[in-house]
This record gives sequence, structure tokens and C-alpha cells, in this order.
Amino acid sequence: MFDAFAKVVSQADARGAYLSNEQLDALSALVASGNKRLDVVNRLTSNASTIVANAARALFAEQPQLIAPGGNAYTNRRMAACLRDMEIILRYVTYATLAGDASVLDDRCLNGLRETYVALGVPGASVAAGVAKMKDAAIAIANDPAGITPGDCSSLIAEVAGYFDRAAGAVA
Ligand code: PEB
Repeated sequence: MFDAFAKVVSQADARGAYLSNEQLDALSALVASGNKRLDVVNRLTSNASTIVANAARALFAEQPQLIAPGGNAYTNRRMAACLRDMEIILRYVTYATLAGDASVLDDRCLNGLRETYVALGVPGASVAAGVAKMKDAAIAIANDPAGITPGDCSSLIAEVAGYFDRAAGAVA
């Protein structure tokens, strides 16, 4: 598990090299935009249950077979497992966003998740659809200009979107 700093150090050390100017520039940019990053993490964290609940509701409206008898979210036990899974994935996306690096998401959440869903008979494409809905909700909340100093957050938002896409792609 790396953050953006440790990742660069590890890569440079593997080559026995000093950090390159490009690497240092990228880390400087990361530091300079650090408050925006913390704001995004804070917003996603404090709205996590709303993001999960709305995404799940939208998923079940679109794929009602999931909550019909025999469906993968039918019975309270499976519904709870489904909401919990979405919450876990969102939590790891917030960690990756804080770290500025996907490795925590990969190593601790996505690695082997597709195989787990295959073994459980949970449809990965439906999980991916739920993750895509969390992405839309999360970005709307992170990008909300209300109550915050306006600035350009486009690259940060694109980074966050990339973590959701990575999660969806890992299970689809
Ligand atoms: C992954 N999910 C489930 C299980 C595991 C995970 C390991 C089996 C054990 C259990 O039931 O608790 N756990 C989860 C995860 C990590 C982890 C992401 C990462 C660190 O440790 N059902 C649906 C939707 C989807 C869903 C498509 C979007 O209809 C999920 C939610 N996951 C779902 C369901 C189960 C499950 C388990 C229904 C229960 C399956 C079953 O027992 O029949």
C-alpha cells in the first residue's frame, strides 16, 4: 500500500535514482492542491451513507430482479451484504483519494473481488452499475460549489472518477 509519495520513492529506489524533476513537480502540485483533496475526502466521507443509499435505490429501480424473490439482494441478509459491499468500495475510494494513489484500493479491496462475486453468484455487472451510480453521486457532492472557495478541481475530480471506474472495471 502506497501513497503518492511512497510510490515515487519506491519507483526511484528500484532504479537506484534520485527523484526526477517531473516526479518532484507532480508531488509539488499534489501538495499545493492538498486542501482541495482533503475537502473532497471530507465531503465523500460525511455523505457516505447518502451516496450508498441513493445509488442502491437507483440500482434496484433499474434492476428490480435483484430485489425480487431469488434475486441477489432479496432477503434482508443479502440486501445488507449488498449495501455493505457498496459502502466498503466507497470507503476504499476515499482512502485512495486521500493517498493520491490507487494501490490501497487495489490491494485491500479489488484484488480477487471478481472471483469472490463469481463464487458467490453475485452479478459483477450489477455491482459495477451500483459503483457507477455512487460515482455520479460522489462527483456531484464533491463538485458542489456551495459553501466552499471556488477553484479548479477538474483534475482531482477526474482522479476520483478514475478510482470508481477502476472499482467498476474490476468486477464488471
Ligand atoms: C465482498 N461480498 C460478499 C461476501 C464478500 C463480499 C467476501 C461474502 C461474505 C459475506 O456475505 O459477508 N467483503 C466484500 C468486499 C470486501 C470484503 C467488497 C472488500 C474488502 O471483505 N448483491 C446485489 C448487488 C450487490 C450484492 C448486485 C451492489 O444484488 C452484493 C451489491 N455481496 C452481495 C451479496 C452478498 C455479498 C457477499 C448479495 C451475499 C451473497 C450470498 O450470501 O448469497
